[in-house]
Amino acid sequence: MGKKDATGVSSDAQPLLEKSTTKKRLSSDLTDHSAKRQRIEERTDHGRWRMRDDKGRQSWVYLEDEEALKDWPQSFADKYFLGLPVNAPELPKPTNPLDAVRNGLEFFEKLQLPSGHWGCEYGGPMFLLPCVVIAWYVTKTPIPWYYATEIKNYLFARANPDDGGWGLHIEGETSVFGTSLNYTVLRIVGVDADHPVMVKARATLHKMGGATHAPHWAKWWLAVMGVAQWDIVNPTPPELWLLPDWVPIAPWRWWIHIRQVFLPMSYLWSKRWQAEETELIRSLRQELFVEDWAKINWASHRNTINPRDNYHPKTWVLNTVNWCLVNIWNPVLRTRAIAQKGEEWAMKLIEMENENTDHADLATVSGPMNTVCLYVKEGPDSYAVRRHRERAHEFLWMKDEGLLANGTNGVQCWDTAFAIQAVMDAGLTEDPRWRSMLMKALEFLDDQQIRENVKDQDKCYRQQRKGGWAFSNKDQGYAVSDCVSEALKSVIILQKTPGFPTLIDDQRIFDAIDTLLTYQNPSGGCSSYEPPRAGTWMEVLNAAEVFGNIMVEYEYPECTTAVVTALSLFRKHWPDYRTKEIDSFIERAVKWIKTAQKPHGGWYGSWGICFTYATMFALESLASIGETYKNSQHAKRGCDFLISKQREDGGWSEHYRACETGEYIEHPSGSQVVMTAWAVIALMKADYPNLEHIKSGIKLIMDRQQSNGEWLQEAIEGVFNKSCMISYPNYKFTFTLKALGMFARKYPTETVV
Ligand code: LAN
Repeated sequence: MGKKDATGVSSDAQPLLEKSTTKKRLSSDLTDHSAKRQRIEERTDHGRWRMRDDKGRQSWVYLEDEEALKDWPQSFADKYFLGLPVNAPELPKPTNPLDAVRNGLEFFEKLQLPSGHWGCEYGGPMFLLPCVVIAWYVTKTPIPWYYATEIKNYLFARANPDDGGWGLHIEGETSVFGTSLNYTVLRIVGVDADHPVMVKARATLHKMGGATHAPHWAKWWLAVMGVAQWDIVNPTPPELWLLPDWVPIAPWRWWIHIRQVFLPMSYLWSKRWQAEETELIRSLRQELFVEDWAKINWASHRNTINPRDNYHPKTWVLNTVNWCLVNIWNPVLRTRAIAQKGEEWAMKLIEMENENTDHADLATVSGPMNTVCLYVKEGPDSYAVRRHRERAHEFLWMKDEGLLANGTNGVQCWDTAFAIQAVMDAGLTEDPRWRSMLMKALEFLDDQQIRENVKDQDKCYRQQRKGGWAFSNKDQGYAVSDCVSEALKSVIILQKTPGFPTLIDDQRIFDAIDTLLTYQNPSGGCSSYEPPRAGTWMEVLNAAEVFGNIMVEYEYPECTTAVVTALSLFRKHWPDYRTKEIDSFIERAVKWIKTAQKPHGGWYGSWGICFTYATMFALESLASIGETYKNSQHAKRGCDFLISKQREDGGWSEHYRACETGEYIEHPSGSQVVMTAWAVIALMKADYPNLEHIKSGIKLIMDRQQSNGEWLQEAIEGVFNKSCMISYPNYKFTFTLKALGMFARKYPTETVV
């Protein structure tokens, strides 16, 4: 590594304070930041990348030192994630579904990480890497050459082959959001403006109207950089945080993600803070816009947006509010004292988030935004900024195509819970062959259970979380109804299996139950992080344009079912704990599930694509109270819906556009193993009587299994906020295994091949 270029960002997650050299390197780099050219190479040596698993904190390390390379060999999982040959042994061809499960587990076991969890890429959204990289740039955080190089490679690999732009997510059509921000990232990591990839992307951006046509969040980042002026950004006044709690639109009532994003947004908007001007910033002002930069009437473009980015157009209510804020509130009524009070309270809430997450933050948007706020408030060398810089690595993921940003700091608890359940569904938990794998997984969930509520929970508007599990890890520490449920089910299953120890005692199980019981909405349904705190009418204030259903919590069949099944399992083993509440919770929840059924018989999925995913959960809920195909109209209609979508080859295949449009849409690339698994699981849960349909789905899953036991990646599996897709690569293992295992147990005498 050239000393001058490969600079101070510590490539690991060790506490920065322990590294005496880092501080020195950081400060010397800061001084020549704007003058120095970012070193960038064609590619890095993929044999030097390692995934560090520090008790569930994941970060990718590039070993430049030969000694270190020898000391730390590349693991099977590293190679697999990087797309390098793994040379997994060929396994005997399975003749029945249970053998296929065993083969699948042989492979999947090798992907278990040292702390006992499963991890994977969690990419898909194309606006996350820009958050991280722009935050680095404006906070003068050096970018190591190997990061810069692989970010470039990833974005080059993901540029739309036809027009050279980038979309909202990897499978989406080119948009101004994706193109303006990722173009900016490429320039920051050192790609020249006249590189053919950039020329093509720029032409496309200009055809779409240039960056004046970007949505709100892109305008905000460009204003922070000083590439755009603040007048182009619709107002995000931090004084909204000063509204009394009873006010119906008060931000504490919003969905956790939007309020955590609004927080830093409002802070920097209020300060109208901009990064120090550099040569690159001056150049981007020329590159990103169609108009002559100096003559742009910024305020007139606040609401300009390319139709491709305008998934959820702003309502007239919001436009009126914005008009009043811009023309009356800001210039006439907003005193400096009010603004300052708003800023101070916003900063206080950011600081509480720092403390509650050890600066890991909720997710990949608010994290980088908070970094910039803290840089502005506390200065470049403050502990908060340095700790944020370290933790940003946990958002990044290295793969064959290059370096990308994950949706969260990992998928640890979620995927581990499903891995355990897949073994359970196949009836293999007592098989000594899988004992050590399962034991490690149990130890991981034991370690990751959240043991306390956050400090000053009410002050920072957090939900009870004691006894819960997060989607990723306990550092992030946001309990989610279904993540708590899936982890709890897995723990109960294993701890009740002979031969497994009780690592989590009854009291800790009760803590989880107490938390789960807080999630129910009066309607009976459950949402994700918190019960809804306001009605869906709040969506009239959705300013993000690119997303739907973002302002408040909604009830989801997926989350509701997970809680129902966790409570049902718990009730079997502890029939005396809060019995009445649990019984009534389940009853009301399943009633709600029924009301959420669509006229065609399916359920709309908000976190997986789409009807196939949610219908699986809904039918599981019904089955948990004994309602199946033969005795329930709801279950029957759900099954008939799925059967009507089965393809000739026995599989299912839903396109992500279904999430956007609310209509089932076939994927042009044909059957997908993950959706096929969801559908057959659903049919089996509902005791669908015509076995041939189930068998042909199972056969498709078996036929797609490779000779080493793995399944290959197919189309994207997940979604959020209706419009943005996100990858769940481990689903091709966990749900296929679950489907095969369930089949083997339910129909032990049936043959498929
Ligand atoms: C996730 C990931 C997990 C997901 C499930 C547990 C699968 C779901 O059942 C409940 C909701 C949850 C926890 C969820 C919520 C939204 C997240 C955090 C994400 C889809 C991952 C990324 C996304 C987050 C909002 C991305 C940042 C974008 C913004 C619009 C702020």
